[in-house]
Amino acid sequence: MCTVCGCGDGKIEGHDHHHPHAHGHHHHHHGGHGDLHFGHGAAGVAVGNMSQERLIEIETGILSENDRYAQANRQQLTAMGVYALNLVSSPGSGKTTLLCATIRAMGGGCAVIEGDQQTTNDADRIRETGAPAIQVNTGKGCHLDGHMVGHALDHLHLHAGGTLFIENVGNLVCPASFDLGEDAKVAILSVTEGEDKPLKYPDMFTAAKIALLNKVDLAPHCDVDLDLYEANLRRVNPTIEIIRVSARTGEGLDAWTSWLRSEAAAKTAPRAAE
Ligand SMILES: Nc1nc2c(ncn2[C@@H]2O[C@H](COP(=O)(O)OP(=O)(O)O)[C@@H](O)[C@H]2O)c(=O)[nH]1
Ligand SMILES: [Mg+2]
Repeated sequence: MCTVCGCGDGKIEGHDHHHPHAHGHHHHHHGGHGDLHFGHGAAGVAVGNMSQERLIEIETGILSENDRYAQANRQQLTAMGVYALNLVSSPGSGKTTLLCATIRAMGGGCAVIEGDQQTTNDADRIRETGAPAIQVNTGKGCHLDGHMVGHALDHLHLHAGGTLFIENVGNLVCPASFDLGEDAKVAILSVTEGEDKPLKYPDMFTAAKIALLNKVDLAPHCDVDLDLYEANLRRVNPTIEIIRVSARTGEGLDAWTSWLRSEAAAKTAPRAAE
């Protein structure tokens, strides 16, 4: 994960993964057809000539620091009775469009934290719905982290008992590892991306509680097998909830907002559900 791209703290020494052969190591296994695999070993990654133990140490350090911020966010949100979702996907799957449609369908009580490397485009789009939004620009960073979200919360007007949406930076890899203090991750996958994406990027879909299969209005124009998308999602995450939606036509939005409302109710009144 982030020990490879170095996005965690920018302090990774010996960062040399572009030259695997320079260090000819046991953790670079060749497949039967000369395919290369760099994900073997306990850390699940290879970075230059660093040991698997050192990689795990770095990753653990980054994530435990993040977790402290995430826990503080979670406590603050829980104290306010705010239900929080972390929206993750590749760029362009329709997160912002879907959020605008969701906010309009929910009719109030929503707030948004927008993560992108640059621009305030998405926060501007959200504000057009009337909901408050804070844009977080990560610069070269490829994910939001708990610390950034904590700062954004200081600037955001949240309604007690409302819903917070955090739109993460478009990236199917690094955001999977970083807890922001949310109640659940929502993976958005659009029908133009290819049915195999859950298999290629399993961590993201394993981390998600629900997947929204977006842009189903385009399905007739693409060679797409919606059942195969669902089968592949369930192969990596057998308990994942899946809803087919179109942010354009509104298809599936009722099912999605019903899920949202019942999850939020279960958080704020957990005893009632027992
Ligand atoms: N046809 C269709 N286009 C969509 C849908 N949802 C989003 N889009 C389009 O996909 C593009 C990217 O959407 P955006 O919301 O910016 O994606 P994000 O990068 O995930 O936030 C835009 O051109 C949207 O109009 C949908 O359900 N159907
Ligand atoms: Mg967006």
